[in-house]
Amino acid sequence: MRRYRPYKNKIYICITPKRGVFKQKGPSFFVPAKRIYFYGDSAYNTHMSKERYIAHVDMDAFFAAIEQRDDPGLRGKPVIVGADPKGGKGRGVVSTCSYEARKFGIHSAMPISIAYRKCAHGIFLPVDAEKYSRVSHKMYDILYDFTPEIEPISIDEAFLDISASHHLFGGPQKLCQSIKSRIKDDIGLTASIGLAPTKMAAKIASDLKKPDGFVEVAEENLLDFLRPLDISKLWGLGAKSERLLRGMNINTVGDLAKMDINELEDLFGKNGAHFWNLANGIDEREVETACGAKSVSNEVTFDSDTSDKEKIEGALMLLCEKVSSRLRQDGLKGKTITLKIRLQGFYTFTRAVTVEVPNNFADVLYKEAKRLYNRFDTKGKRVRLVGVRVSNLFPASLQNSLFEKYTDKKIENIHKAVDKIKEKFGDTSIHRATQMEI
Ligand code: TTP
Ligand code: MG
Ligand code: MG
Repeated sequence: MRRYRPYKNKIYICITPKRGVFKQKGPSFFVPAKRIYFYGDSAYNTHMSKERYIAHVDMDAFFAAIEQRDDPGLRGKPVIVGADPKGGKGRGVVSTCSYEARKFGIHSAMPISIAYRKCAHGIFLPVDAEKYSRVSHKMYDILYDFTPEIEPISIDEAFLDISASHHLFGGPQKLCQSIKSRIKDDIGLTASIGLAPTKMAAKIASDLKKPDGFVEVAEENLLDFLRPLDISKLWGLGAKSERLLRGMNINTVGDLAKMDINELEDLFGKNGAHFWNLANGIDEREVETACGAKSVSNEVTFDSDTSDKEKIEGALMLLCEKVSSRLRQDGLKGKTITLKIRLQGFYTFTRAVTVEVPNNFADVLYKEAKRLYNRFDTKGKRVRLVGVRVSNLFPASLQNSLFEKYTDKKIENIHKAVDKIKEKFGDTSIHRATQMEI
């Protein structure tokens, strides 16, 4: 029995991290965009710990699982959700299929005609986008009960930074298990979760034991976890780069990690260092919440490693200007200023200070960044890169009369004026006297 029924003939665009943009019949999926949370002295921040726990949650065979949930007759059967197969002549693609259908070699984005050839007795269903969207909302609702720090990735998956909130749920592992139970009990579906210190590792881990999986990668096992993985698992590595590396007999992440970073930079430019970092477990990317970034940062690599104090301080000033300007554009102020410093040989350090009053003034940022730099002992090594990050963010509109002095208002106006000029005439139009070309 064919259960496909033609759906409204509209094409919408949906974005997934795996395959980029794909066309979808029916209404576009809605991922909750905004929940307002204030960072700062919340329950979460008072429990701040140094370790990072990132969870990647991804529902199993999402569209197909929902159909199986709603029609018990479909359970245990090969269910294919997607375009109308039209007896093998259909022209669309498979959206997804149940794990039973995957045994026949069917997968997302496969032409529906091929799927039909592989499993003509399968149950082909149209995409009921509105229904899936409703379930997605419920999933996000559950996730937000565990942390506000959520980066929605697609209709069925998200990154969660649970570093601060896991204490409230008996630890990171328990928190993940509770998410799985809530999803099962409240929505009647299964999700797979990867828990790791970095986003990349969490994403890979969530995929390893699907369906209904939970894989944890502890900090101390991160490199062992990454080493045997195929290089295709590395985020952002395109097919061309992959071919190039395979030609050099670099097939696993471990092979890549052992390469000389300079050689990688020669091959891939800036991306070379990025790939090397990822392969070595260094992935500083943060979970970017729907209500905005958790931090604003900027960094610069010098043309050649340097010990020139004036040049480094000049670079810091320029970076603080940029960070300050971006904070004001986004309507944010921050309390924590972090200096990142990378020495020759790629040794990377961070030093942070938390000030009492949140602010976004370049002068204040620079004063703190410079102080951190002057206190830092490079042990005679030259500096390769410096960066400035402001985190612990508050909405700039949050006025605190205890802190806000008349002079602050005046400085803010001056900064706004400078931003306006830069907007009009470009970044290089206004420089402080101490700023230098870098
Ligand atoms: P995925 O999470 O990639 O896949 P899935 O949930 O179906 O299966 P898995 O257990 O492997 O995670 O995508 C989520 C939903 O997005 C999927 O159910 C259908 C839709 N989708 C498409 O419509 N087209 C696509 O090409 C992909 C990859 C997904
Ligand atoms: Mg999924
Ligand atoms: Mg997904």
